Amino acid sequence: MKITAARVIVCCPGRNFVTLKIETDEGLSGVGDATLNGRELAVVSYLQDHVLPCLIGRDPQQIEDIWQYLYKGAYWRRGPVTMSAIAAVDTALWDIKGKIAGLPLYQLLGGRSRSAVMVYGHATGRDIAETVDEVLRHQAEGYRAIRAQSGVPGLDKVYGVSGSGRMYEPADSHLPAEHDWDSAKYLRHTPRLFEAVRAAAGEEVHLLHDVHHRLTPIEAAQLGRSLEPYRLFWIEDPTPAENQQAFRLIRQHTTTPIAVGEVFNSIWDCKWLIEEQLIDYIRATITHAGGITHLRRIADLADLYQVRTGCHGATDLSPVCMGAALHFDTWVPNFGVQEYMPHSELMLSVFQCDWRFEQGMLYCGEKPGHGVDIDEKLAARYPYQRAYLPVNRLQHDGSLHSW
Ligand code: EZ4
Ligand code: CO
Repeated sequence: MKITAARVIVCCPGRNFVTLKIETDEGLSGVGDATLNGRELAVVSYLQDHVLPCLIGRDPQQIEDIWQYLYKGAYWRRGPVTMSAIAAVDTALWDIKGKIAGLPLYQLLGGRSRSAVMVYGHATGRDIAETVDEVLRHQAEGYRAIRAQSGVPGLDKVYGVSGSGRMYEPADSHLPAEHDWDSAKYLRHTPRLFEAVRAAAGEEVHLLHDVHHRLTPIEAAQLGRSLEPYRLFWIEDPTPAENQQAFRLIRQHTTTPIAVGEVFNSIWDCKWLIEEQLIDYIRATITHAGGITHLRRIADLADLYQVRTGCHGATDLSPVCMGAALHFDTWVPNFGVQEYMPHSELMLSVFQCDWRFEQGMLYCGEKPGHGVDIDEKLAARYPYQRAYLPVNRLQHDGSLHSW
C-alpha cells in the first residue's frame, strides 16, 4: 500500500482548525488534527513545505517508521510546531490502519479498559453566583467532573470567563486582547469560589480548577493549601513548568493534586516531573504531543508512577483530536479524566463524529479508525481568519505576565 496524496485543510467554522488528510492507492484515507491555537499557519507550512513531499509513495502501514523518520530525520527535534505536524501524520496513519483492519482505534491499541470515558465540563461565570449556577447546570446535564472558573472582583477580564458567562472561546479574531491580572486578588477570591461551589454542588462531584501558569511557586503552594478543604480533583498548571523544580516546592506544602502539561509536546517535557512524582495528572494531548504513537509512550511512563492521564480537550483541539482521544482514553490503563468542551453545531457539520455523550461520560464509536472525517466542500466555505489567544498584564504596572 502506498500514500498517493496528502493535503492540509484550513477552515474556520467558528474557529480555526488545521486538518491533514492522507490518501492511499487502495482508496482508504485518514485524517489528523494539526491545530496549534494562534500559530496555525506555522504548522500548515511545516506540513505542506517540508513533510508532505516526503510522504508520497511511503507505506502508510509503517506508522512507527514514519514517526521516527519525521522526528529523527528532521534533525531539529521537539517543539510545538514540529510535534503537532508529526501528530497529524501519525493520527491520520492510525486512522488508515483502523480502516485496513476494519477495527476501531481502541481495539488496535489493545482493546477496551473501561465502559466509557469520564469527561469534565467547564463552568465559568463572571462572579461566584454565576459560576455556581453553571456548575449546577452541568450537574443537571449529568457531568460528574466540572472545572470551575470565575471572574475576580477588581479585575476587568479574566481567562476562561466569557462575556455572557457561558462558553468561552480560547482565541479572539483580531490581534491579541490584553487582560489584566493581580495574583493577590485571585488568591483571596478562589477559596471563596470553591467554598460556594462545594456547598452548592455536594460531596460527590469532582471539582477542577485551571490556574493557567499564573502563580509563583510559593503562591501556588498557598492556593493548593487554601483549597484543601474543598477536596479538588486537581489544580492545573499552578505555575509555569519550564523550571520544573518549582513543583517540588508546591508539593512540599499541599496535598491538592496537580495536573500539568497542556503545553507540553514531548515525553522529555514530562519525564522528570513524572519520575519525581511531582504531578498527579499529565495533560499532554494527541495533537500537540506527537500523536497517538508518542502519547502512548508518555502514558506508559506515567503509569509506572501512578500518574494518570487528563488530556487537554478545549475547543481549539479539533473534533478529529477529540475522536482519537476518546479511543485512546477507552484503552489507556492509567486514565484519569478527559477535558470536554463541546464543539458548536457548525463545527460538527464540517467534522462528522460518531461519539456520544451520556450522563457525564463520552462513548467512542465503533467505526474503523478514529471515526472522524471532514467535509472538505463545506470546510472550504469557512476560510482561515486571523485569531490569537489573549495576553496578560499585571494590573498595577502593565508588566507582561503569563497567560
Ligand atoms: O487555554 O486551549 O485547560 N484548558 C485550557 C485551554 C487553553 C487553550 C489554549 O489554546 O487552558 O482553554
Ligand atoms: Co489549561
